[in-house]
Amino acid sequence: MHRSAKTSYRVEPTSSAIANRDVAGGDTIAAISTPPGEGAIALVRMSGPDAIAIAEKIFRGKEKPTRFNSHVQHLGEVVSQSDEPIDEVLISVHRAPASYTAEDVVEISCHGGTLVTAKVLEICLRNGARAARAGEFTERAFLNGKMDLTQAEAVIDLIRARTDLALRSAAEQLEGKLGQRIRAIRDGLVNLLAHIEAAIDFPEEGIEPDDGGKLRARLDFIHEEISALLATADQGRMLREGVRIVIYGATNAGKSSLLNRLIGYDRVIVSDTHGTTRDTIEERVNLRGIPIRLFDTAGLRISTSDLEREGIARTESSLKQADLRLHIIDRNAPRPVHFAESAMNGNEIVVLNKSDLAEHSDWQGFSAVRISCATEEGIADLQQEIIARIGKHHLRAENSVAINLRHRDCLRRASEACDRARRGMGDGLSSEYLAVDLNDALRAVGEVIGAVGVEQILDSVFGQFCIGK
Ligand SMILES: Nc1nc2c(ncn2[C@@H]2O[C@H](COP(=O)(O)OP(=O)(O)OP(=O)(O)O)[C@@H](O)[C@H]2O)c(=O)[nH]1
Ligand SMILES: [Mg+2]
Repeated sequence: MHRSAKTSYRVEPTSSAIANRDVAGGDTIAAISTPPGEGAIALVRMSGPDAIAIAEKIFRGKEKPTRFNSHVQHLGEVVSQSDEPIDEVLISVHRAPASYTAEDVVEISCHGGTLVTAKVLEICLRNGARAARAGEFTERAFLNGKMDLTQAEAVIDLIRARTDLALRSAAEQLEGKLGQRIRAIRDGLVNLLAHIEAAIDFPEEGIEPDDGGKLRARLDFIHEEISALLATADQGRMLREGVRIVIYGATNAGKSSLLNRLIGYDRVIVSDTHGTTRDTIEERVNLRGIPIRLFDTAGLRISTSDLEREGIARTESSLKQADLRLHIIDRNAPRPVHFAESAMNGNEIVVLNKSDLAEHSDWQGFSAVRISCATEEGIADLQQEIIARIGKHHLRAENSVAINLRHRDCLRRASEACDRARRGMGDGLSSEYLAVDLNDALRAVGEVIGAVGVEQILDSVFGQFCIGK
């Protein structure tokens, strides 16, 4: 349906998102921000308008929390309602807006026992705080304009990062690199819409809108930017979840031996019985900063056992999801039957194992990476080859903007809307129709940074957090 293009492209403020949620100026939340279990210290955090007043009621020390300088720690005791000491603590007040959430925040470092921490939290709750939902501190930071949605998501990525590269990418997103690129795309779209609407709204005022050629060039430029970000989706998945590398091949080729070598300890049973590994086994490893999910699989052979056939079916399904396949072959043995069908393309490395033994004539002159899991010969070369193949996915520190699945969904919709607008321009559609498509694109791009008030996005993003973050 056609809607008026006029004014609808204007940037929607985040306040539409805020309006529906109980945020700043609302209640005060509290949570244990450190992981559950015993530790040297634990952190209980409160955020909201009553945070400092609650601290005043539960803290005994030289000075009162209402008089603390912001961001300075003070030693004292948290006491129960009957004035019994609960724990000796360090407490600090972070006054709005210079805090994580942009609200008044109180942080209490107490001793890290499960019971002690629970009691400190409980006394905060008894004095008027409410238990925070998962991710609610970061959600407040977003709703109060401390960060855009991509930065809030980067907080989760930062917590979950397992390697330097993943950490670096999350840190760059937290700094706002992805947000900047998204804002540049939005600005481009807003500008384009302004030109198109100038033709609709002000012909009599003599505003000369860009001609068709210029408009098309502007739209193509925006579209390229969106495509460039979309191209980082695979990289983003690999950084967040790890690169999926599947080791497969005939039984007894040395797959499990290779997994053990690559992770550095005897994780999987190795034996000279054919068909030892029946299930798909996953281990994580950090290969020069790149997070890897390594899969050992059931060996491929024609089998009469239902159990083994199920294992082989699992091997085949892991192979479908692999970013990189390592086809392991026993070079001492003849070429396996399935080898001819093997897809030796860009995402497969053929590895001839057992180079400490004689090579079967089938393999002579055959180009492959030669290793021995027994002597470790060639393992470093194989690692080098793995890194080189992964490098083709641009998984390098300098390309650290990497979108996640949610961003990909928004950007795909934006890209489709740009395509429609582009076709419309080609077909000479009227400006009003082009404006509808460009507005769709603008809205989809805005969802990436949370500039459009969409309640369900917030729930799905912040629901992934831990309590207290
Ligand atoms: N000489 C020699 N033996 C090896 C080497 N690598 C593995 N083996 C032996 O080959 C046999 C099979 O090794 P595994 O790692 O269990 O082979 P697999 O491919 O996982 O076998 P399945 O799980 O049965 O499919 C074992 O006896 C290993 O000790 C190697 O580099 N040299
Ligand atoms: Mg095995």
